[in-house]
Parts: sequence; C-alpha cells; structure tokens
Amino acid sequence: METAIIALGSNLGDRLSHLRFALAALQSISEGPVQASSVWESEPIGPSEHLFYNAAASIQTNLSPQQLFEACKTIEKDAGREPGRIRWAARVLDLDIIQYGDLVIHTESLIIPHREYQNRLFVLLPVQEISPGFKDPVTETPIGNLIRKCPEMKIRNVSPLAEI
Ligand code: PH2
Ligand code: MG
Ligand code: MG
Repeated sequence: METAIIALGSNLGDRLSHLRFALAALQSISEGPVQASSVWESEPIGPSEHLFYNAAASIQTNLSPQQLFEACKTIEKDAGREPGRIRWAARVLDLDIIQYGDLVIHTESLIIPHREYQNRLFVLLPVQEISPGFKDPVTETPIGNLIRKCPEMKIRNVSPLAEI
C-alpha cells in the first residue's frame, strides 16, 4: 500500500461542490481515511481568467501509478470536465498526482512528481497542511524550503474543506 498525494483544482462553476465531489470520489478509491487540506483561492497561472479553488488530499492506495492516474481522469470526467484540447483552459476539476510513495516516474503519459509543482504555491501550501514532513522525492528538499523558494502569487486560505 502506498500513500499518494493529489492536488485538486477547480475554476469553473460551483468550485466548492467540485472539490467536495472529488474528495468523496477519492475516499471511495482509498484504502484508508482521506486527509484533506483547506481550500485555497488562488489567482490563475496561465491564460484562464477565473480564480481557482485549490486543495490537496492524501489517499492510501493499492492502485499502480498508472491506474491511479486513470482513476483521477475518470473522476474529472464524472465531475463534468470536458476533454478540451486547449492547455490550461478553465476546468471544472483537475486532479494531479503530486506524490506516489517515494516513486519518481517519467513515462509518456505520467510524470511524478508533477513537473511544475515546485513553482506553484497553490500546490505547496495545501500539501504542507496534510503532509508537513513532505520532501521532494528527487532532491529531498523539505516542503518548507520549497515554499520559501517558490515564486509569490496571490493566494488566500478559504477554510478547511471538511468544514465548508
Ligand atoms: N492549474 C493549472 C494552470 N493554472 N492556476 C491556479 N491558481 N490553480 C490551478 O490549479 C491551476 C492554475 C493547470 O492545471
Ligand atoms: Mg493541473
Ligand atoms: Mg491535470
């Protein structure tokens, strides 16, 4: 069994319901209790105009990384995400695998850790909440250092996902 950390994002429609939907779906595929961060509202990185709600969740899983990736894609689709071709278009739900045990994976369809996560406070701040001992699996840099080195962006804590 492995612990996997998944970053959640939504910037289209009822963002909170989409995050809640994702959390319930992740709970249904997790072998143990899911840990959820707060919800953070962040300015979009990239061309999209809508503010994001972001969060992170950790699950316990026996799925392989590829199976987990496919499960995440299914949850995105079930939440109503249209399979768009435009990179970084506004989305109902985006689930990105940030960590899978200590694994480092570079295949055509799957890169873990996510290639941009170190530059994204909307990933690092929620991950720190649920996994304060997190270290980058390649460089072993602790999460606190990753946050200090990360470019600044407008982001605010909305409140714990479990409480809203
Ligand atoms: N996701 C992106 C692109 N830009 N910006 C914010 N604030 N939050 C996101 O989740 C996000 C983004 C691509 O997945
Ligand atoms: Mg993403
Ligand atoms: Mg994605």
